[in-house]
Amino acid sequence: MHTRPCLFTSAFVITLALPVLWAMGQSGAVPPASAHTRYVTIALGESLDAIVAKAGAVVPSANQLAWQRREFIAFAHFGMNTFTDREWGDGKESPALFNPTDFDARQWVRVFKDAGMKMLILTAKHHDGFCLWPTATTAHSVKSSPWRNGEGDVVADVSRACKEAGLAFGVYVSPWDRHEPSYGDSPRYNEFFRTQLRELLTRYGEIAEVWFDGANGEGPNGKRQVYDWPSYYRVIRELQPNAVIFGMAPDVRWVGTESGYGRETEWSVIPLTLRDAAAIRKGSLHPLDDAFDPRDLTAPDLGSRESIRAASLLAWYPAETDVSIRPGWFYHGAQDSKAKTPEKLVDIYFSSVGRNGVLLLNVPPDTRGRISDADAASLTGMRAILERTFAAEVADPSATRTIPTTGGPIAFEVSLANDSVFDVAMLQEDIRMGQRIEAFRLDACIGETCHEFARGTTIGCKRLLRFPDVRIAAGQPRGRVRLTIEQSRGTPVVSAIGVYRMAR
Ligand code: FUL
Repeated sequence: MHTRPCLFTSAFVITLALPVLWAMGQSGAVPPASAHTRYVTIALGESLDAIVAKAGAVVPSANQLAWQRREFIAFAHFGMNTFTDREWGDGKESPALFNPTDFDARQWVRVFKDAGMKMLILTAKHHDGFCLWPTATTAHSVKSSPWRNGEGDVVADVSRACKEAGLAFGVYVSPWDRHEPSYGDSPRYNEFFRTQLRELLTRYGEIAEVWFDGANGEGPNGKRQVYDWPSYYRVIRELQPNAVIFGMAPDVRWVGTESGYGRETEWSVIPLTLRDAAAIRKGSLHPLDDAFDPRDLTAPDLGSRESIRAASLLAWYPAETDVSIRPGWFYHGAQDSKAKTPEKLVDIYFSSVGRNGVLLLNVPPDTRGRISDADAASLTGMRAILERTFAAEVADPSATRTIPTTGGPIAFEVSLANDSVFDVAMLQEDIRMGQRIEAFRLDACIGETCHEFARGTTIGCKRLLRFPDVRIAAGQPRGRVRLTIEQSRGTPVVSAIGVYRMAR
């Protein structure tokens, strides 16, 4: 929305990238396209240099790339908890409580689309087990509620509204089910859950993301449910081959916080531990599914040289940053005055999308079944600030060039008009080639004199930086911004450099 996706999509980006790609072809420093894969294995005793080179050649799958390009996603927590004013139900709630008074999925989608979001993920089933679609697996669903006399289907309405508006659609389905009696009787519940997945993945058109958290509470009589993750993935791969699976699956990882803030150094290539290395299906579109060992990856450093040194497998496993616009995930009237301000949401955007992540922002519909005015107003304000900030580039993108170097660090420059002021920079790598940049510096140059104004570590799909005003006063010769790549894992492939003035 506000800025470019991390691919070659504009004349500027092509202008900038070509010399670099050309350089790669000439130098042979980068493995050929066939050597780029979603994961690499590391043999015992491989040198750090060899591991680092391999890390720089890992690339996203087509599904991961499509997901990353969406950049900003809506999360809608809606269900039984909306009506009981709770965050976690215990599964004993009566379906009679579910009764939105003015349900309007199109209104949700209008608000989300206007905010620049590209997908909506709906809580089709939360931990209380109440299903927002008329499932055949249990009576604990909208079918038993008074809403539309039991004829309603929230998943159908929301997926249809998304389709009409051109938004992708995804589902949150909680494996933890506090209502279902078979929960804890592992094989039986696994089949029950797969049937629910099959319903969701066959009735509602294209599903772009399936969202799994790892909650795994006790079942009735204290029984522990053993989730059969690979069998869940197989259902999804078969029925929705273009979907990514979040969380307890090898496609998209939880960033590790629910604050909206990703890591300053955020790698999309990280080490994975496997349950069964022999189960990797080489050449398959989803080679890691049977081998993957789901776990939360919340350490502050996941992908640095230090953390990949002892890896046995490195995979493209990018971060999704989830956060709620309110203190709770579900709507609570008492939190109406606590919606995050537009400025706070912009800060979150800079710290999630701007740190090589995708932002999943929860905006919970209220008991009417509509997005509240307070939340909608915050989103409108956020969008306005981002639009105004990124509408005008301070630099002249058509005048971008690669600085010839002889063995030194690679640098790129964009020209600035005289009399420019900026305090925001946007940098992007073409992640189709991998994520390679480990350290960079930004200088403002006038004539032959350069002054550093920002530096950082990773760039990835998108890096946004803020800093005190940088000014190129009128009458100065040849104002430029120079990006110097100080360390990288193979030849860096920069796809965009932009500087902007933050809207006030
Ligand atoms: C967690 C759940 O327990 C919360 O209720 C919420 O849905 C959050 C997004 O995921 O695991």
